[in-house]
Amino acid sequence: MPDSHIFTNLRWSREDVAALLALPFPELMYRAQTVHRENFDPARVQISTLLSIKTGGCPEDCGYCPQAAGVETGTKASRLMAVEAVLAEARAAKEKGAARFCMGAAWRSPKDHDLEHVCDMIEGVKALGLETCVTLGMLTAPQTARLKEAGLDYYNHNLDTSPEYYGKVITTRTYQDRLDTLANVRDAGINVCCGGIVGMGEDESDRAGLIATLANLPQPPESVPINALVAVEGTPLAKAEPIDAIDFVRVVAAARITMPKSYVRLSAGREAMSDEAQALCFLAGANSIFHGEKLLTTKNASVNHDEALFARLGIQPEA
Ligand code: SAM
Ligand code: DTB
Ligand code: SF4
Repeated sequence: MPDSHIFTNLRWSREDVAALLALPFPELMYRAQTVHRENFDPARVQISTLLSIKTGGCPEDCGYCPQAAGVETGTKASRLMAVEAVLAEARAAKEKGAARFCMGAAWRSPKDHDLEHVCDMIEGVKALGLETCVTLGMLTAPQTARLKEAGLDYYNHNLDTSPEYYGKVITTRTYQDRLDTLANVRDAGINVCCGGIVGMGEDESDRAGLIATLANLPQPPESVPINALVAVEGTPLAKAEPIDAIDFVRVVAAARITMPKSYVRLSAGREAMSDEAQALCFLAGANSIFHGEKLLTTKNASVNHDEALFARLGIQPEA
């Protein structure tokens, strides 16, 4: 890959990952399941719940995102939520079986006084016995140290796509900016949650480039969200061709094989996915989902539907 010089120790070349994605499907699934069973109980899936703690009005121009200030999507912008309101949502999520509570803010990067409120939220959510995750945009080293001090377990910051396709989707910050934030998070001793989005018009080679970049980070992310684009009317990617379900499963399998010890999250896009496609994702090694009626601003698969799906598949939430 073009920027391979930044990695001292390439674990997976882009060609290796492209070859995985191109395997006959039964072979790919066999390899993914073998790796999955060596590292995880295949009948357990981790449950996370999302909450948008600050919605819309974001100065960035991510082409997929309904929260960018430059697009008219009908998403209502709001200020940072009050700590008590966030804790009420976290309590409800815990009652519905969530193990981790993820809070997202539509910021380019947090202001230090806002970060203090987020730290109060983290402390409160942790006190409820939930794991904490936040996604707040770019972070400096002192900001990651502050989050660590507040007890943050995971920071979500996605690479979104391959280094080559990235500039077609986002122009207001660079791939390197994202890698720098990820390095700050890692250095602070916070677990890294980092993945991407497929179905944005990228090709197979871009998918391979995303997975290879993730797998070659100095330490692979502990959690790897694979999102299928939720195409929102009004965003530049509203008319993107949806990814074929089998191709989506292939990306999940490649993530599983290349990052054997990471949780691979079947993230956005489940609402539009059949039960059968989701079942294949679990077989391919996905072992985490977002549970709850809403993602950040868009609809998620319903709670009742998920309960029925887990029952059909004999899958249990991870304790
Ligand atoms: N503003 C912060 C940032 O971008 O780092 C945090 C929130 S942002 C909404 C978190 C992630 O959600 C993005 O990196 C992107 O991967 C994902 N995302 C946003 N809109 C999406 C969509 N329409 N479909 C799928 N994933 C999406
Ligand atoms: C991630 O990879 N997916 C989540 C979470 N990290 C923050 C966000 C999905 C957002 C989908 C579009 C929306 O609801 O606004
Ligand atoms: Fe802003 Fe994050 Fe949406 Fe990009 S993905 S526009 S940074 S909220």
